[in-house]
Amino acid sequence: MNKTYKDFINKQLETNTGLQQIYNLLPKLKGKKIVTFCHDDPDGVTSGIIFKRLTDKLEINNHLFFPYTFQLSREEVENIKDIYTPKALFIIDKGTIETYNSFIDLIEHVVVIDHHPKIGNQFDKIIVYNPAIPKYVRTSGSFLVHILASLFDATTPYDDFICLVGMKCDWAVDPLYDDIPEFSQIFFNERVREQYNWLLQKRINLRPTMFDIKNPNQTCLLNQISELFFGVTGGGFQYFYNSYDERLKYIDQPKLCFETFIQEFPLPKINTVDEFIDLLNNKEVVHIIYKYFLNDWDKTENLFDTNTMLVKYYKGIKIFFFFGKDVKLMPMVGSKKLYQLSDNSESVIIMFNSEPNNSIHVSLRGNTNKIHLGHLASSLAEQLNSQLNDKTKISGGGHPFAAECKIKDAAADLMSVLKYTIHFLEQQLNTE
Ligand SMILES: [Mn+2]
Repeated sequence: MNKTYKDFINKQLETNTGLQQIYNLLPKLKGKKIVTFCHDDPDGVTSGIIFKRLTDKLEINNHLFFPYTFQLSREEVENIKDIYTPKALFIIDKGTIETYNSFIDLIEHVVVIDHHPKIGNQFDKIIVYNPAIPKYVRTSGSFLVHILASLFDATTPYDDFICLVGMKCDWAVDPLYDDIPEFSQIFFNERVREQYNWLLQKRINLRPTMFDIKNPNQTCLLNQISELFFGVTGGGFQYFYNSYDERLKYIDQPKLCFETFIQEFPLPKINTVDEFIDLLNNKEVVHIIYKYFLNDWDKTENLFDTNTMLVKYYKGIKIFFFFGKDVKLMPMVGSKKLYQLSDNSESVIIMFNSEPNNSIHVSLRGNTNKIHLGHLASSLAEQLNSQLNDKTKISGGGHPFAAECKIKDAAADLMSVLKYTIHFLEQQLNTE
């Protein structure tokens, strides 16, 4: 039984070979150059912040990047290799993907820190710390980096806060409903519950955030601040506001978020997200972005009220379709709307967004285990890909209740996308 967070991290170290290897490697990198790629979503950025603060303390020369694609490509590694000639490459919150194994012929040490289910099986040449292998664990990248930093006794209450925001943004905890998975329970009890009590308290007089789906009448400051991180980073969906405002023209949002929060600052008990923004060194630009985020959110909510239709009601399952063009924040607003529309019955919403360059984004959300949306999205992508030579334009997959399919550059038209979506949907409905 782990009694303290220190016991917990030591147990992780004892039982996880990947973590041991990283723990042994880091001190050897003192005075050397390394490069780190993080996911560009709030969890990836908070992971990057905690990791950079750790490597600074260990006197490692760490260059971080937040590219706009999830999977790291060989080309990206080749580019940074020429510029930085790093001793080690760290890939954080960007999947545990077999192709990373081959990066070892470019850089001496390749390290993956991640919590997604693995893709592929060959990881023998690289170091992998992923507690979701072999069995799924609900956690966040930020927490894994926090565990690593804590092994070096290098975390402060500020790192605890940053870690908590990453967890919240990745839906790894929901303190308002006392939903804390076992893996993070000791951390939460020791480092969060009392210290950040003011972030967790129920509030009824604030705007409901994207995290306040079950009950829009209650929220907490953690949800408010986490939503701000989502808005500032672009949420990993590249919701960027460069074209909205001259002042934002050259802003790289994930990088802006990293730069805003890398330096520790005092966190007094505040009452609103605006008071929180006032504490930041980049408060003007953060405020502008947040304002555009809120504005887009309201616009999209209104669109869902007019553009969502019930297309089938079958064996007690409601199927909704939503159609939009250049709609921002569609998956998040859709999750919220599904909760309202379902009215406690089993439901699925499939959202179709027509995007620039004749790209199509299909986003699927549901609350029934009778339709596996991850399978639907991957079947859809596979079917559409089967007619193409270039298989990089269409990708799809996800979890039972949430999935995405992206069709880039007119690789398929909306008619085919609709046809096969309906085909695979009916297949699942009928075999149930
Ligand atoms: Mn993550």
